[in-house]
Order: sequence, then structure tokens, then C-alpha cells
Amino acid sequence: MEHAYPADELMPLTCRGRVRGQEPSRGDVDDALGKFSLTLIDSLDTLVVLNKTKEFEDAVRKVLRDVNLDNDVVVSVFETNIRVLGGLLGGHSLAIMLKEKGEYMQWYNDELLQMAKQLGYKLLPAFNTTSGLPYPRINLKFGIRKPEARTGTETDTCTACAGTLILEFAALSRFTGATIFEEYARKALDFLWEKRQRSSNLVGVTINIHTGDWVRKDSGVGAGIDSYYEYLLKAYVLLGDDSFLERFNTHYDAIMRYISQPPLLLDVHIHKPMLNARTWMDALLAFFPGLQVLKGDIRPAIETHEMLYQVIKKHNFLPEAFTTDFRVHWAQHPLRPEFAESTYFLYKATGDPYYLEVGKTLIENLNKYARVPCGFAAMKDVRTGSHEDRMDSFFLAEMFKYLYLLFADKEDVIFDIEDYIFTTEAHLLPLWLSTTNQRISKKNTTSEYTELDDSNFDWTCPNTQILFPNDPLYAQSIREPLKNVVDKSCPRGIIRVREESFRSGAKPPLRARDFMATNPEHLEILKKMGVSLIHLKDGRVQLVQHAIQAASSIDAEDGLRFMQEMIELSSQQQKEQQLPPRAVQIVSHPFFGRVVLTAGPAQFGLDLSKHKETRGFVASSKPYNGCSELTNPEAVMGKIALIQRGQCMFAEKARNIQNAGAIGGIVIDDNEGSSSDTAPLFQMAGDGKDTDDITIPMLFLFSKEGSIILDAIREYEEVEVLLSDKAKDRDPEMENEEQPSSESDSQNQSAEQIASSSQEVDLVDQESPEESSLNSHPESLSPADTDDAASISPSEQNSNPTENHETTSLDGECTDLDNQLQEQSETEEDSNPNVSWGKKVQPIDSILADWNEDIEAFEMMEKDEL
Ligand code: DMJ
Repeated sequence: MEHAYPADELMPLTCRGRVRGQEPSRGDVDDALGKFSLTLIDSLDTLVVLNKTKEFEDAVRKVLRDVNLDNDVVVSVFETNIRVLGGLLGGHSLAIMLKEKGEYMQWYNDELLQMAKQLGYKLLPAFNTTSGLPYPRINLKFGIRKPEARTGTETDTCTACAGTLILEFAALSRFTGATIFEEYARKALDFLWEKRQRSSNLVGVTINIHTGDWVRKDSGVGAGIDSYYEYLLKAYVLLGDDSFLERFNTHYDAIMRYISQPPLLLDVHIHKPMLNARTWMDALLAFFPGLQVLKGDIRPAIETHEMLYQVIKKHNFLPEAFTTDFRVHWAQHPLRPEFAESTYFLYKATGDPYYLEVGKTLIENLNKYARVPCGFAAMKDVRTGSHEDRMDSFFLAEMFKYLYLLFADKEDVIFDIEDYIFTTEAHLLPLWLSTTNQRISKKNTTSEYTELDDSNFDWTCPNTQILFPNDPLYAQSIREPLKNVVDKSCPRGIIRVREESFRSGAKPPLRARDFMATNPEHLEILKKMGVSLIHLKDGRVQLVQHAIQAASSIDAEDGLRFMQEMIELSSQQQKEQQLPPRAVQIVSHPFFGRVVLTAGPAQFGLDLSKHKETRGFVASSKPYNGCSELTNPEAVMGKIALIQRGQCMFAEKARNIQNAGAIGGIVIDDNEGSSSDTAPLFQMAGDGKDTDDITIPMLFLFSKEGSIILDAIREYEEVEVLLSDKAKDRDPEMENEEQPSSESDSQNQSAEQIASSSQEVDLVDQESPEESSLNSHPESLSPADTDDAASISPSEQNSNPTENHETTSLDGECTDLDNQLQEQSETEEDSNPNVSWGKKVQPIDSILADWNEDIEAFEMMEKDEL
């Protein structure tokens, strides 16, 4: 409220509001922002849960006074529904509850509900399709079709986008008596149900809203589908309509049959559900154990949750995507609440205090790594600990609510939470709606449902059995075998072949390094070996081997050798190309290491992945572009020089500041508004000559990140930063610890290698033009992990030497891997951010004075926060 209101979201690093159109576009994520004070609306019912009734009353008044729902802005129908419509309805539900109690909200006269209805009518034009599936976006002022609307040409939407409306729309209908909303949401759900793949009973990720054809035929329980399943089960709970339960059970049966590979949940193809569609999982699926609790299927919920927790313990947060052998696939983490949500439901179901310990870890990590002076910042890269200037509204709507409720006793919450159902955005809708205004005709489709095994219904309502054994050790006994599932995982994805055939050292008839995708002879050889080329939509090519398609078993083994060589080649190239991000951490007052900026490395100068971090105060160089001898050497001497990008080579800038006595350099992009949020990081190249003379570390910051440092200088004059590969612990007490010894430096070095893992391979730059189509892309992942298929998706091959297990694991042994993983976890421990930031030689009195001043400022800041 202090820094961002009335903007939609807080930008916690720059301490201001995110106003759409005023910041560089982030693409689809910005579609949640409708200039309607999103975070305030999304947080309304959180305030009541947290027993901040007075603040809730004030917040409702602000919403009624300030929020305009008629802005000329194109928003996502899905996000607006779950966050804004859901937020208004959750607020309304608790407002009437409070009013009835007789103390607060006595003035309230359904004003939030009226706003919700107004918004509901604004969303209805999106449903104007023959299928009844909504368009993905709508203009709040102009709707869909008008030329001013700037939307309405889309053909596809995600399954979750079309299938996550029923709770809010039905609640709106039942609160107001206007049945149209529930009817529209039901129609969309009916259509999705009709379009399910009939033999697998699964749905794809995206669907054409006009033809109903599946556009993406992969199917999982995470991104793109997640809340469709959630809403089927919850619609049954809220509306008491059996058809929703039957649909849910049919899908659940299919999910457990094909997607669930406990503790993993792996995407498959809807037509070939025995074939995995990828070898990584996304963070959104972390809600699924919570849904399984609602379904009553506790065992797989415990297993998947445990696996996710171990990934979190490894990286402090759940990366946006991680591979089946638990490497980071997409390193960002926007403070998503799904895992906290599942932890809450598992604790409710089992009463096992273990889940309180899990919650404590989540809170500690948030405070330690995400908390910044103006809020909580998303992690740009869980490996480096760098931040993104982003705090999504779901952080307050969901994360705070679930974490608070996890620890709250019944009497800590002023109403009975059991009387409500949580929407996907954790908004609260009262269960009494199930018997109110039930005027919608239900479709009688019971005959369409697959006959399910009776066990599918063991735990559904009304449940006459005990939901789970009332045994405190029950959950633990399920977790125990999974204790080391992450650290001791065997790499998956490569078919195991006979050991001796590989020991013979035989080479494939076509060597990977010679392969050209345009050579017909090569393609013929590949075919013989059972290797097929898949041309991806974006023009890239992927290799997949199906041993059973090879001409003979010998050809199949040749194919495996070829694939093996290709993996080695791609990881080699990856190693040469990788761009491990670096971190610039502001360590001086009042930041104390809490602000971490993502920086690009240089191909010259001190390699921060091999040496200890560099710490120093910053000073701008003169001339600012650093392209000639500095005129202010006294100012940069012993400091980290700031230089503007442009007008000469990076190496030339480095030499000029080094000659002036700088101990490091930060090049700041001259393209105003550029940001690592929107542009890919790159390495600063040398000048084509020998750059061995450059011995200081050089990092690159985009303009937005650079301006955080420049603003800090303007405000605090003395700004001290740490240049490193990975953010260090930001506990102020660590500030004056001993410098790491040279021994720990070398340990840091291997830890760096670990930290820089999981870069994606792009073979384009390294190859001849003919070969350049052999490429990778985060999405270009092929079926793997099947018994008869081995695939290479270079993007999945980790460039990290300690993590290239696939290249040596053909013999099926895990011993080496175990050793490597052990080494890795040892080095990771060694690289624990609890190492010091280095030490300045300073008299003890002055250190203590500084320290006290820091602590005072820190305490002040703590008081001021949120
Ligand atoms: C939330 O907005 C909702 O939970 C949605 O269903 C998907 N996930 C985001 C938060 O990660």
C-alpha cells in the first residue's frame, strides 16, 4: 500500500507500483494487470484470515472508492476471473460473515458483490464462440469484437483457462440469482469434457476455441491444465452436482494410470499415454498433492510432496521446472504458493508435525532469500539467489493465507474455515451456496462416464471409512523410502544397454561430429539405426531413438552409440557456450545484501566462478563510457568502477578502469529500460586480441538493474557491492566474518560449477550452417523414459561437468553418479552462502559502530516493512 497503491502490483526492488504500459512488457504475465488495484483485491480475504478486520474494512472502502473496472486494457479472462472476480467474491463472502457477527462491516450493503457482477458481465462477451470456450483475453472497456478492443483474434486457449471458471461464476450466480454466469461456465466445462481424448480420458494443454481440436496434445497436472481438474472436484464440493465428481474421477483414474509415476508426475501424450511427453516437471503441479488430499488419496500426495520438498531443500525454492533427475530446468521462482498449499492440506489431513517443520523452512527461506526492504522479491534464479523486481498478487492472496493457516489454531481464525472452499487463488466461497439459487438445469450425462473400479470411490463423500489411519507414523512410513530420492537419483531417459557392447569401444557408422541434418546419406543411416528427426514447429530439429525401429539389434546399438556421442558433443558445446549468470549484491546500508541483481559475465578478466567474490564500493568512471584514460583515477582507485556500455569494446573499458586502479567493473547498458526480466543475458566478449592482461572481474547489468545501483548512489552516496557467482547470505551478522581461506576458495570454485548448471544448449553458433538446424529449445523436449526410446534433447543435457551423468551412465550403474552427487552435495555445502563477504581492515571500534548503526537501521526497516 505504501509503495505501490493503487498500482496492480508492487515492484519490490524499485519500491514502486507496476503500472502496465509504464514498464517494459513482460508478455503474457502482464495480462493479469488491468489497472484495477489487483493486489489489493486479491488480498481482501487474506486480511480477514489473518485477523486484520479493521484493515479489511479499510481495504474494502478503498476498493469501492478507487477501483475502476472499465479500463481500456486487454486482460486475461482466466487471471481476471480467479484473482479479481474471485477476490471480490471472497471479500464479499467474508464481509457478510462479519456483518452478521455484528461488530465490523455494519455499513456493508453488498457493494463488492455489485462490483463482482459488473465484472462478470464484462467477461461474458469472451464466451461468444460456437464452442462456448472463452476467448483467452478481453478488453475491459471494449470487450472482444470492436476494433478498439485489440483482441478477439486468438484461436487457442489453455484447458485451465477455459476450465477454471465454475466456482467464481456459479458463486456469482448463486449470490445474485443471475443464472447466466453459471450456465456459461458449465457450458465451457461440458465442451472440454466432450473433447477429452476418449481412449485415455486425458485432456491436452491447449485447445482451439472454435474447432475444439487439441492444439497441444501433451497432458499433465501442471501448467495449462492444473486448475481444470481442481475445479471439477471443487465444483462437486461447492455445487453438489454428481456429474462433476464423475468427470473428476474419470480423469483422476487416467492421471493415476498414466501421469502419476510416484513420486513423479510426468506429462504424457493424450493419444499415446504410455509415452512421456517430457522429462521435466513444472512447479505448478505442486498443488496436486493438496487436491489429492481433498480427493482422499493421501499416499501419493505424501510421496509427491516429499519429493518436491527435497527439491526445495536443494535450491531453497522450487524452480519453475526441474528434470526427472532433479536438476534445475527453468531456474526462476516467482514465489508460487502451490507447495505451501499442499503442505497445509497434508497437515490438516495427517496432523503430522513434520508438515509444520516444512512450513517453517518455507518461511525461513522466504525471509532469508526473498525478503527485500519493500516486500518480497521473486527469485530470478534459484541457483544464484538473484531477484526479479516482481511480487505477484498471489503471494499475498495465497502464500500468506496458507502459511498462516498452517500454523493457526482454530481460535486464531475468527470464523470457521471449514465452512468455506478455497478457489484456485485461495479465495473463500461459503459452502452454503450449494443450496442457494439452484436454478441451473443440470446436464444428464451420467451414461458417458467410464465404469471405474470401486476403489476409486473409497474415499469420496460421504465417506464411511476412516480417511487415513490415525497413526502419527503413517505419513512418515510413506516418506521414509523417499528420503534420498533427490540426492540419490539415477539419471533417467537413456535406455540401458548391454555393458560389454559399450566396453568394446565400437564406434557408430556415423560419428555425431560429422552428422549433417541436410545430408540424405546421413539421414538414411539414422533411419537404419532407429533414430528419427523430429522437425519442431519453430524450425528446430530434435533427435529421438526408438530401438525397436532399428533395422537390427546391432543397428539399434549403433544408434545408441550415436545418440551417446551426440549427448557428449552437445554437452561439450554447451560447456563452451554456457552463460552462467552472475550476481551483483548490494551489501551496504540499508540493503545489507538483500538486493541481488542478475549480471552477465565477461569472457575476460577474473572469472568469478573460479575465484572468490570481489567486494568494494562503487564509483562512476569519467568519462562514463570508460573508452579513454580515466580522468578521475582517485575516485575509482580500490573501487568497483561503473561504466556505461557503448562506443568502444568491453575489453577496452576494462583496461582503462584497471589502469586507474579499479578492483572490478560493472558495465551498465545504455539502452534505457532494458532489463534482465525481458532480455536474455549475454557474455561480454573480448576484443579478439589477447585479454590476459585484464585481471579484474567485469560484470554486465542491464539498464534497469544498473539504475538500482545508480539510484542507491544518489540516495546513500556510499554503496558497496559484492560481485560473485552466487548471492551470499544476507544476514548482517555475517558481514564481518573472516574471509574464506584459499582452501575454501577452491571449494567455492567447484561449487560455482554446480551453481552454473542447467544452461540450455544452442548448437547454432558452434556449427556449420548445414548443421545449424540441430538445435534446442526449452520446449523442444522429446519423449524419453520409455522402455524402447532414447532421446536427445540438447536442452536437457546439462553442461555442468558434475551433472553430465547421462554421458557415463549407459552401463546402468549408479555408483559413479552417487559419488558425484555426494561430491556435489559436499561442495554445495561448502559453497553455502554462509561464507563471509570478505573483510575490510577496519579498527574494531569502527566496526562496532558501523555494526550498531546497521542493526538500528535494520530494525527500523523491519518495522517499516509490510
Ligand atoms: C495462482 O494464480 C493460481 O493458483 C493459479 O491457479 C495458478 N497458479 C498461480 C500461482 O502460482
